[in-house]
Amino acid sequence: MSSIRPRLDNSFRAASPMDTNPEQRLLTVAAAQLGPIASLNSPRSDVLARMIKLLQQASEKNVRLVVFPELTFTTFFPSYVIDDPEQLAQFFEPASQAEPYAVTNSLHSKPLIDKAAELGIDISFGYAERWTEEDGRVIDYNTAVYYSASQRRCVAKYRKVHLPGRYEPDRRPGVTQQLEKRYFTPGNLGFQAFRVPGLVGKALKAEDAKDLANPEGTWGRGDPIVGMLICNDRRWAEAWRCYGLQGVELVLEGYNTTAFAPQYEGTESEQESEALFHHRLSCQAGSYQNACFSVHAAKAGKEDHGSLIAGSSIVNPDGHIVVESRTKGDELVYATIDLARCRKGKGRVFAFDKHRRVEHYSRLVEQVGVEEPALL
Ligand code: CDT
Repeated sequence: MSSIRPRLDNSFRAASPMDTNPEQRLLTVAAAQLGPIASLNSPRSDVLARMIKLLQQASEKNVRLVVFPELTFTTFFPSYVIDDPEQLAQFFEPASQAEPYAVTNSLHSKPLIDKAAELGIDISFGYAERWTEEDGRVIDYNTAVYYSASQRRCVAKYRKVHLPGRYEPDRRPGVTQQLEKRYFTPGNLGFQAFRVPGLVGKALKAEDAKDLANPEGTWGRGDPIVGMLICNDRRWAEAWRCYGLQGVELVLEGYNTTAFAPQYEGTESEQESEALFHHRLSCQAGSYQNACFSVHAAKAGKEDHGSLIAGSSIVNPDGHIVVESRTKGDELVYATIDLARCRKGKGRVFAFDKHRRVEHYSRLVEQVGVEEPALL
């Protein structure tokens, strides 16, 4: 693991020309780590100002895409037992079919969107989404969107699929709560990869490729293929593979991961280092096994409910950490990556079309829990 902050991802050996598209597809990306947002009452305007400052720093480093954490704008409220519906509502941004990306016009986030547009930087950020269905039903999701500065609009939305924790609070005194199952419904959008225009030069477009006999000739030459995950999702190989099967080149993920929960075994420092280890393991394995880069943005440090790990990072398709945060505060973690470096893994070890054996994978989608072999 590297703790230095190189400007260029040069942590790989030069690949053989047989393996890669020789055309570089360079892109400078960043994780905008946020330090603690202390309490349920922390003013939104303070958080927005901190985010905008990070965006400004990103602009000075020629960053083209900035990833912000899960539930970026507030403290990690699923760690609190909030019984008052009005108080809970304050953490959510409304949306509906008529305005699926209403968050971009919310007073809570519009200044960030405006700044991203002004600076020409794409952003992805997490927030709590209160969705009203056409029939009036209201469903709450833990959501992330991708805002394209060149398009002046959101081009993708992802809703967290794997919700950790529990519905009923643990009423023992002093425990750290994780109540995402209480406050959110599992996402219903699946793992849909999308292409992002305007990030790399000379991207092949559908129009240019319409006469190509072999569609594989376009692989690795179009606009970047991006997927989003939110926190706990990064621990699930199935989530990464859904993106891998769409040729993903860049996975974006924001997180709030508990560093210490007194109800579990281990000292504070033992728990924190184990949590960081599992975070890195998941991100590095996911990137390697799907031959993609990934960007991971933490909300870090001590909030009133407890502490969160840092470890914001950028990981390359060989599974190496290119750059990682050095603090638990607001910090921009950035690197210039070459998306052409995804071609090696996609064309060799993880050439899915050549090596996957789907006739043996049915258990993965037919079974949820464990079914052990019968006792001897
Ligand atoms: N926010 C979130 O999803 N947190 C979970 C905590 C689970 S404890 C291992 C996470 O996976 O980081």
